[in-house]
Amino acid sequence: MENKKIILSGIQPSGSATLGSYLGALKNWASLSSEFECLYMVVDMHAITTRQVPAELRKLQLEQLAQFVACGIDPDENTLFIQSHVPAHAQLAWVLNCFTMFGELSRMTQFKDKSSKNAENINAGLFTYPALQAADILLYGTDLVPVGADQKQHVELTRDIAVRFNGVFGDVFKIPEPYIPKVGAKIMDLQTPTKKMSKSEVADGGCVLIMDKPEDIMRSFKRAKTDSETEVRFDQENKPGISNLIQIYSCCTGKSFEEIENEFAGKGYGEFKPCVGEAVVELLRPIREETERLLADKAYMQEVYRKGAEKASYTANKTLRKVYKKLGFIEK
Ligand code: ATP
Ligand code: LTN
Repeated sequence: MENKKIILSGIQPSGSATLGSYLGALKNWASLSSEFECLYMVVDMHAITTRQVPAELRKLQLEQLAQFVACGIDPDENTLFIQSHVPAHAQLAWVLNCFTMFGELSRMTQFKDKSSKNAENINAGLFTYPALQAADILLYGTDLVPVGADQKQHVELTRDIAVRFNGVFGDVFKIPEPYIPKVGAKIMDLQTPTKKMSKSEVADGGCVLIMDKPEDIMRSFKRAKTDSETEVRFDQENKPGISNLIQIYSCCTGKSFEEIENEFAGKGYGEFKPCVGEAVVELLRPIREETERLLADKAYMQEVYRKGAEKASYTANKTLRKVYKKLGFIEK
């Protein structure tokens, strides 16, 4: 137990999880969960950096937590919790804000991206979002952070913040590493295959949700944007749509790109697209059904997040006390 590597990651309940978050993150989280000591959380505090509807936020948090379990992450073996249930995250975030530079935060792609999309609400939380994420990671002595490619920059900033803090106060924080899958790290939107599939932009039909019905998933894949050729061939630059579908099919079936190209040689997109759709339907079906079953059991869900918060708080508070002491805060 003691020597196991510590894995931590988080997902925002700002919308229903997408096929992108499943293939880029959740699928890996589940595969790591039997071997390592894993902490996975629903980051409600990060979600409010963009406006949320309270009733919807409440529902999405439980859905996300249930999905962790439905993906195969055992809540008895791992720590599954809701970020705001462990106040040490907000407390350490404040400290780390004081060790994070304005220039660093200004360079974050997610900030630039989200502030251009939410021009009417570029709040300070959106700007300092990575300091809270650094607190999430550094509170637990995390070794590896399994995320999609879009989060690499935030994990790198976390490392810089930790090194800076350690440089002043000694060896307080473990320096974490991002853990990004080789295939599936950036699943693209099915309608705009040059853009990341994202839960905050589901309107155009290019986004597939874990909880979508099979017929909706099939429709999205049949209508996926592709180029004017017919050959099923991986070519990210010239054929982004078909390359995205090959990537998705590879993640679902475990087949290599080459095997897929051979399987569909001479068959054309018309045959390939529904096969990808079916593979996704079958991959997501058990997760959706199990999520629905778990959500109906409110007492069980409550037990999961309460137990998770209790386990997480123990380590988090220990780290926070150490940080406060180093800073010169007086213990009460
Ligand atoms: P938003 O679009 O609102 O920022 P999101 O769809 O990116 O949200 P998050 O909750 O921010 O979802 O991400 C959860 C995890 O899933 C992160 O590790 C992220 O890197 C990963 N992820 C999200 N979208 C994709 C994608 N399209 N491809 C691969 N990984 C993804
Ligand atoms: N910023 C991440 C979510 C997130 C996270 C974390 C990921 C919050 N805290 C800690 C890894 C570790 C996102 O937008 N997907």
